[in-house]
Amino acid sequence: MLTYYNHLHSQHQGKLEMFRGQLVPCFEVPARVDHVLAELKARKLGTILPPEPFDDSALKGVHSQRYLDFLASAWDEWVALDPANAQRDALPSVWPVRSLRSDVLPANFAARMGLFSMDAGTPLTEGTWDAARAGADCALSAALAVAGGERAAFALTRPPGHHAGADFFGGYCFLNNAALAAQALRDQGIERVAILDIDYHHGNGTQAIFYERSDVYFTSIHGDPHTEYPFYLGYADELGAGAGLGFNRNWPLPRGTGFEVWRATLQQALACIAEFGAQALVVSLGMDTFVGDPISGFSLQSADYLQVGEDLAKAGLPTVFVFEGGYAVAEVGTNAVNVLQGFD
Ligand code: OKP
Ligand code: ZN
Repeated sequence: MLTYYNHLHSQHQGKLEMFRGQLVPCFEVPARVDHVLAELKARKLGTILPPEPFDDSALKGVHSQRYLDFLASAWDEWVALDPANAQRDALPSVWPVRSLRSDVLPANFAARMGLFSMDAGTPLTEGTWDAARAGADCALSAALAVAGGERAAFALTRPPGHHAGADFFGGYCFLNNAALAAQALRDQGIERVAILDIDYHHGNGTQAIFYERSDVYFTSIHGDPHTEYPFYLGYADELGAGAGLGFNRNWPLPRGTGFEVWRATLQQALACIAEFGAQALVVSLGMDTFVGDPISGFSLQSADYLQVGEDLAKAGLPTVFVFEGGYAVAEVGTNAVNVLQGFD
């Protein structure tokens, strides 16, 4: 297993997120990735490499130009509004829902923050762009390694990516690393790519990016969006559209779901991937299905993740793992590396 480690991840360090009417400390913290890296080293699992640098044009297969331009300059614009802003992160507070226009690009910075986002829980910080950009390099590097013949590679990065859409951030995500990896595999000539999202939260961004395409199959096991973030996508009746009809499959499960039911669902998702005829697999590896996760509701145990890795390996596909969520910080290293060790 090759691991591409985002050496700039800690440049992104949000201070506060909006939660139930208050600003509370961010759950998505640098220590998450530090623990995974330490555990990889402790178990001597494979090789840890810095990412290859990719040109910004590598992001354009997934994200819109105006969104990328916004992200690249957002912090400077924020500080230009008021030098005191350098001491606080930027959060959106207004959104162009439904009858409001999202075709117009407003000059006002707060208006553009809302245009390009989905929630007030995702602070944009001084180092967000550099961290997200290096994270994308990790995902692209992992995809190229796998396209070049490696059995598996792991993009160890934060911020996570699967909630980020073609032109919006949210759910702690800015650039969709899993989507970038899948697109890179396609660009390397692999005709059928599957994405399996096993984060507790539905990967709404990834689903939307590939929803009308038949070359990238998306399937996700997650907390039922009737009660769980991201609420507005991830239902079982979302099967794809246009040319993509039949190439999207969601498996919402109730809060409290344990490993037996979760694993049976994993087998169903893997059967769909096999039926699709996938030639490569991207796994959105969120570890927030863990029983101790502070913001999630499944009850997988640490040892279960060894079995998850074994089940994924049985799919027999060249595999790119992309790190997503997982907020039980002390256990996230053990749990993530259990998946990788089980796979190996
Ligand atoms: C990102 B990923 C808790 C509210 C939840 C959004 C959760 C994003 C999860 N304060 N806010 O899928 O792990
Ligand atoms: Zn999650």
